[in-house]
Amino acid sequence: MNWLPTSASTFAPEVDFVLWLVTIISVVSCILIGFLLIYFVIKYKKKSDNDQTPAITHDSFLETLWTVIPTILCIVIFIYGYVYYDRYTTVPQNAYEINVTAKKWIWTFDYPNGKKTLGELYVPANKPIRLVMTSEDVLHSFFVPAFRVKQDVIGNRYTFINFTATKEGEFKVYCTEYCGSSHSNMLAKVHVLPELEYLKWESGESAKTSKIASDMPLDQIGKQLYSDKGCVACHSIDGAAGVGPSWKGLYNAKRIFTDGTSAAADENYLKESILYPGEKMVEGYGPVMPSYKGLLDDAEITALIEYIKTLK
Ligand code: HEC
Ligand SMILES: [Cu+2]
Repeated sequence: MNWLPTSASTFAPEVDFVLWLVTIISVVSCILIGFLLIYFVIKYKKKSDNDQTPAITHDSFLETLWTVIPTILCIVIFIYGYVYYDRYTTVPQNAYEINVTAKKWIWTFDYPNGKKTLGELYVPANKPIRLVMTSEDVLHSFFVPAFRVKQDVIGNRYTFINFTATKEGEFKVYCTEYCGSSHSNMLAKVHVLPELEYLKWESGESAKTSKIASDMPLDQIGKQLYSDKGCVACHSIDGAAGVGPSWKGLYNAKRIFTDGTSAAADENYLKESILYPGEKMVEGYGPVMPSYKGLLDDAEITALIEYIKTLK
């Protein structure tokens, strides 16, 4: 039965076990108590007017039983919870550290060798990973259902997650702390790669993980980047107003800036807007777009511009 998300970390089977344990204990007790309740109501129903309730004051055996059994069950649940929580929060010695920065409404990841990614976290399989997380603005929360890990991400201090991914593939990341109007778009992906492939990716050799290397047309790649890189959080493509201007009909449109100047949104303007959003502020909008300098390479920016051009 697929009631739970894919299980893709060493924690997943443990968390699932405790979840099932608590669920089964609860369901069994609920059925047992419900059944006894109905049974006793029927059995001890007053049958006639001179039907007398016997004057029972207590029953030591039953009272001991219904105190001891639930106590044992609670202790069992506590022990499992404690042991697993301890494992969950103890960082293995050789953990591989990645820095995570949350910001309305994007996730950025910094790797030990200086590499940086946006909206996509790459990790090697079967290696303990430690995420060192912080927020540049409000509270966020980093949640990977497939790994069964979730932790608040807070400004001005660091919080941590550690996990060992056991399955290769692509898993979803959600922000699970309401953080403003585009909270529900604050998504990312974790890519779990075999260790060798990860090392190649980290040293920049691997073409497999780069979307640009695929033989998709540029505007299709741009469309993919639009959601993968988090532009979707602030820019609509259907003309609807958002935190940022809609991209619909943007290409070659006349833009009016807060300083009273204006310009046509040609390729160079679009590129400049992505790299230096603060330079020319579109009238009616706030300075909230992050700079994508160093986060998107030239090929990715070109793909995004090609995509914007298709949104007439
Ligand atoms: C946090 C919200 C936010 C995110 C995320 C964001 N933008 Fe923006 N963007 C804005 C705002 C607000 C403006 C208008 C103010 C300005 O010019 O900086 C803007 C302006 C722009 C413009 C100029 C638009 C115009 O109407 O002239 C372009 C192009 C652009 N963004 C591209 C992108 C791309 C590409 C991404 C994703 C890689 C992205 N933005 C992500 C908020 C955002
Ligand atoms: Cu958030």
